[in-house]
Amino acid sequence: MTMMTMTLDRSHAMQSTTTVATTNRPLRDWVAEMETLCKPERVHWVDGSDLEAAALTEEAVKRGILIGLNEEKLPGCYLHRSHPNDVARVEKLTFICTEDEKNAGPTNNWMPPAEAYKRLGEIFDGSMKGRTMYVIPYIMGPAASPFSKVGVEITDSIYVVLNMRIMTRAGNIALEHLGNSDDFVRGLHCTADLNPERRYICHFPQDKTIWSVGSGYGGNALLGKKCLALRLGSALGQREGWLAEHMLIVGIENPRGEIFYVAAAFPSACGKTNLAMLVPPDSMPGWKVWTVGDDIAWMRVGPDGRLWAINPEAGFFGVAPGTSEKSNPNAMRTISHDTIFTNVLQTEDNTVWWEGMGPAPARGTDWKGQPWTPESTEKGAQPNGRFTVAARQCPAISSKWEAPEGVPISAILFGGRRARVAPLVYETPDWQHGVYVGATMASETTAAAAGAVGVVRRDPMAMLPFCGYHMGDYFEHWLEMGKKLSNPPRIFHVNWFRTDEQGKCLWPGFGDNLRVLQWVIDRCHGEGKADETPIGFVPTLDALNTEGLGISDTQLRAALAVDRQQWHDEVEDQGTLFELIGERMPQALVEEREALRRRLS
Ligand code: GTP
Ligand code: SPV
Ligand code: MN
Repeated sequence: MTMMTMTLDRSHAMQSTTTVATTNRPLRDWVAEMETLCKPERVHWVDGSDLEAAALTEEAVKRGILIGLNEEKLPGCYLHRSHPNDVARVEKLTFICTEDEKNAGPTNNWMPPAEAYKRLGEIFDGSMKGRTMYVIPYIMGPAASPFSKVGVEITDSIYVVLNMRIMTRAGNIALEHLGNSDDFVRGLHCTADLNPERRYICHFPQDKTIWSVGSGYGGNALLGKKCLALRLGSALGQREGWLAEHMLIVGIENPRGEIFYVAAAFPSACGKTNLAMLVPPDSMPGWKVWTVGDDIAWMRVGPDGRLWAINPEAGFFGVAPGTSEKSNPNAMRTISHDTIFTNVLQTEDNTVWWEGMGPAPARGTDWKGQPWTPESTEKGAQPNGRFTVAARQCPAISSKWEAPEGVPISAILFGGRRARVAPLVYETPDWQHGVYVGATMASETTAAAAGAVGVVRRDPMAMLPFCGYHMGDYFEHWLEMGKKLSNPPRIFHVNWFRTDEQGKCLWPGFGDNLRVLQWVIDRCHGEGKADETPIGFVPTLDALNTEGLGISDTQLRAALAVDRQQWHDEVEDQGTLFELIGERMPQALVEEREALRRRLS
């Protein structure tokens, strides 16, 4: 080899190992800048092809990042074990980096942008030495939708590349969509040393930039999801007059063949995927449920004065534990092939298992890679173990799930995990009261975020960890949106998790939640019987379809009960949130709270 060709080869390797399919200057300049910072050995522009996925998967298997599963029982499926200290979102290390601290608001961690760029820049400096830097262009939203947004994520993790390919429309399709525009979200991600002390997820709304370092897990690392679609999305939505929400979208078809779309905000691991994929109970023949999205909704006012929603994602990153043939058969079908499983148990015949799936295998390898038997004190699967799978694999996927204009929303549900206080369902009288109910909702914490589990906290609209600006301004934005809707969705609150004295759920949940949705839809049409209570309209005992349900009137009454004393305490407890939001708490919500307090006394 001559000196000349050697030099050429070297410079080629320094620049790129794949062809760059874009002439977009701002994009190429930014990638070059990040390359100078991270100093990778090579750069790989992700094209999104199947050939590329096969090659990356093969490399991941070779390097032990993925384990190939039983090709007969789980074709195209792989298992990933993350570092045991890196299994959930880390809210305390997630920052909104606005110039003015006030604009991040009291519910977000804040860092000045200059400090964040400096602190993370030091960690990113040389962080990809000897490694490949992947450049993933992606679209959030259907390619044909005017509401879609382009992001580009730079990462050193093959696991992230393979997940982003499922969760977004990734590769050349996004470069085509972007053209020569500089309107794209710049995401930089590096797993670095996974040191929890040097783990940061920083958002720079004014620069449309996200920097994430030190975690390879889900919402920390798949930057299109919580970082772009919710935190930056919500801030953008406030400026542009739309809503980015932590909501599932589902179509409910009645036996007459009419379809009504419902959006629902529940906190992490509180039932969105399950409701989005609900299978009707046998005693409700003719009813069908169509999945549009399971985690995020982008919503706008349509020309008809209704609220229209798109699902910006292309896949599901769902909670594995608790998913079974009984609880969510559609999810089980969806994940029967071409799925990445993270932090679940590997069985002896090289399939997967988790708590709540069904009978435990006699032995297996737990999520940490240790031998496991049903006698083990450790869990087989991490409680926040997940599956990543393309939405199109869902047997109940809606024919409208990629509709460019989205679907019109008839009802919005807010809900959470409340062992007490909140009844199974109630309807709010109008948009403003509905916003108050969403703003003050509370739920028990789950394994989806690092920290204590089962602690009741206020989680306004299930957006506490995801609102990218001041929460008070966010409430105001919701009120403003209502004024623009001539035909707004009705707003309800639901709670599948109320328990009896023994801690057992009063309501069977899952497929039977369709009974509640039936009442919700009835109410949207001026039907469905209800009692007026101080908190809103609660179904009468005979208003819910209980055919074939087999729960006693006493139990149903307990599930629907509104206890004045508990609600009095609840309204008092909301004071902490109102004080925290302070002067930016909209007066309309202060008045809603006062009015409820009066109705309760
Ligand atoms: P994220 O992906 O974290 O946003 O979660 P999610 O809101 O999509 O929650 P998911 O549907 O994955 O449910 C989380 C857990 O709640 C699972 O273990 C489910 O089995 C359980 N769950 C879901 N729906 C119900 C229900 O109606 N009743 C009861 N008791 N449990 C439920
Ligand atoms: C959640 O925690 O709400 C999730 C999973 O949907 S993650 O992608 O990790 O945010
Ligand atoms: Mn979620």
